[in-house]
Amino acid sequence: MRYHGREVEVEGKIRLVMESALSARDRVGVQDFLLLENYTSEAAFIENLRRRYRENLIYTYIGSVLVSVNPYKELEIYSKQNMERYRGVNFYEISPHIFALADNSYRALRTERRDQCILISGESGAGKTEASKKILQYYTTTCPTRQNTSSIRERLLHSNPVLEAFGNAKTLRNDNSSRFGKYMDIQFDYKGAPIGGHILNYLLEKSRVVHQNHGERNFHIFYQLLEGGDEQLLKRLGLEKTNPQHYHYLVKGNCPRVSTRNDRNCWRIMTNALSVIGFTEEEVEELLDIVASVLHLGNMQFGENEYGETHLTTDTQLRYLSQLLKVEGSDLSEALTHKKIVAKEEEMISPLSLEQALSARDALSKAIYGRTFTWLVEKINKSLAFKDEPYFSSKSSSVIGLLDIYGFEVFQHNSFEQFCINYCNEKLQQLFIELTLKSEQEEYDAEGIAWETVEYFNNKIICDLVEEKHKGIIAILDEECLRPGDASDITFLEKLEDTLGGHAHFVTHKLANGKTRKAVGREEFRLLHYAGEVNYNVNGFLDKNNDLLYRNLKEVMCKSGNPIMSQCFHREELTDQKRPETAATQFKLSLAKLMEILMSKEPSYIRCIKPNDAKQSGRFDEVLVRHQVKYLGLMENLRVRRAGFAYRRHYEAFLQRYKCLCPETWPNWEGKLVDGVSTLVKHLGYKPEEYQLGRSKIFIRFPKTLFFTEDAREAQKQTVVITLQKSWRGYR
Ligand code: AOV
Ligand code: MG
Repeated sequence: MRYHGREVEVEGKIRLVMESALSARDRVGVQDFLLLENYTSEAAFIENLRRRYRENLIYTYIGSVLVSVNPYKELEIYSKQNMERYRGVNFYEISPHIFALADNSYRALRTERRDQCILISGESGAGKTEASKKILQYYTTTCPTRQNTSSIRERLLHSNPVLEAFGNAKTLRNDNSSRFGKYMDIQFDYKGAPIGGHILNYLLEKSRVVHQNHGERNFHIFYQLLEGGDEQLLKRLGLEKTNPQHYHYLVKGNCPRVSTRNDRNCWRIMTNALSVIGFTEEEVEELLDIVASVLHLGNMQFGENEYGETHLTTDTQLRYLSQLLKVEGSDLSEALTHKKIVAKEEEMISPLSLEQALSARDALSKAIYGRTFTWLVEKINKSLAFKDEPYFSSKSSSVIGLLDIYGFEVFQHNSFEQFCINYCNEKLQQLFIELTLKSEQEEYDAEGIAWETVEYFNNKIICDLVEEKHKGIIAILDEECLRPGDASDITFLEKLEDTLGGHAHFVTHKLANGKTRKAVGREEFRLLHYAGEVNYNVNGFLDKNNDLLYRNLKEVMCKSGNPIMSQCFHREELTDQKRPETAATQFKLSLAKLMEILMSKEPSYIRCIKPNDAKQSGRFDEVLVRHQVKYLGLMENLRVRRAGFAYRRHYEAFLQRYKCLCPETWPNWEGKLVDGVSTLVKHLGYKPEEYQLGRSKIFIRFPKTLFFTEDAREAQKQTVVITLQKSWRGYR
């Protein structure tokens, strides 16, 4: 075998260096897209991602944005030693990593005392939740500990398996798909030790409790309980071990088991986590009683008599339900088959039809599960709260927020839930645009730097289409929900057509007009999202948005002797005359608040990419990746960074790092910082077109300039070492 090599001088000797080593860069691509020679070429961008992916290098930067491609296999890059390697280093000094980004935010928090947030986006299955877990692990492992707070690390980490058990499920896109949005603040004290945390949760996909599409599952917790619970426990709960098929609510998707998930193991981890977080044995019991109740509710059967009146046909479930929820069996049975209306202080009771009874039952299951989930988050928050000072009141602490929401998703059949999830992704994309593409231009303005504008697609038009007052989709939906009389999902669709007919991003089968290639069904509307086209079927939109529970079912639940249930259902609800906000409006308001929270912090971004639809490692589906690169706006992101200045550093930080390269600035520069930086870069031979000096920062146009400077610093360090070694030898 003939080796291709090149002769180079190393330490005074001629050595043959393998071609393979020389072409390492060709093999693994560049670690920052800013270094791409042909940076406007999408093909070059994708080729770079592909090369790196092939070498298991899943992380690449665009300046300070981290792009991550899901490896779909465990990589040996998250060890404790690796965490240590990334502490206190700059991005370009070491290969890209999520730990580098985490560390960077942490250092900014420490040095600038400014609250940080890390925004993770990407479509369903792209790796957002895994990324957020890695970041949390990084902080809980590497940050200093404060006395008496070591258990807070444990509690922070253990909140994940609990929330995942109750809030994640297998979907067609992801075997562990988050079905709720999560924003978590990690609170640090003035010495940088994690001392507390707080979680905000967003719209859980409750409908999954009673229905799953083909090939999908209900929330993990049900399968974990059946698979992992011991016999005694299951007996008490009246459940059959390891037999999901037995439960109506678990078989809708015809997919009780998933090869990538070990329900029994997860059960063990989850129950241990409950105790770490501080659940008492009684609380765990009460919680599992509720989980089992939902399964029993699902198995309730109803019959109809000759007058069309509905009654329960099975006693077993009712018996268990009254035991587990500690409610009067006859009350519950009555409430599931009758409706109570209070008008002018008079109560009217009327029987439900079979269909109505089934839907009342499902509404109850969803309410019980949804409220229990909210209760869980509150309970975890109590456990994470920093005990010495109430949350948010402490002046001396600062926070890093982690946002992990449900990613953009498109199925064969998309409903209200996908509409909300995808709207949420539009909002996040909007924030990204506001804060990177837009703010980049604003920073140049603020610093007095001249630059050329880059065009990009602003998805604000789609956010407005959904959320605008009076004429947005949510407003129209609410209007139909409030309108008495003949309002239905179809009248909602017609109203949409009337109001939004001319909108460039809205289509129905009547309005198709060549705006789109694929067919739209008669009960569907299509939105042209930033990330792609989605058809939404309007069936169920009104009910899901109303999210109503019959009054007599609420009454029964308010009397529940299960302490968790009595905290979830309040008597005030029964007397409150005001109609609660609809589900979509609540979601819209909570997202608006979230945007405010995020805007008040310094953001970092992780853009996750899904390499294939088969959830397989080693497969890089170019078409799929190109689509994501496009809609995530990564090319624009890169162009904006390149058209302007690749790197910017505060004068002080720049001088501190490179002052050793110039005799005039070493060891200390006494004058104005800007003059020191100016002296330094002139000494280094920077050409005028390579940089600009702003009001507080130096802007460097080309990455290679910074790399050259970094190399010079490295060489300087080497020289110092060699000189020291020589003098040491001389001494001997
Ligand atoms: P998501 O959060 O972005 O989807 P996840 O973070 O749950 O996606 O990732 C999906 C799956 O991909 C995980 O269960 C892992 O098997 C695998 N995976 C992702 N990142 C990594 C990694 N860094 N190393 C190894 N495997 C990984 V959704 O929640 O559906 O939007 O709603
Ligand atoms: Mg997720």
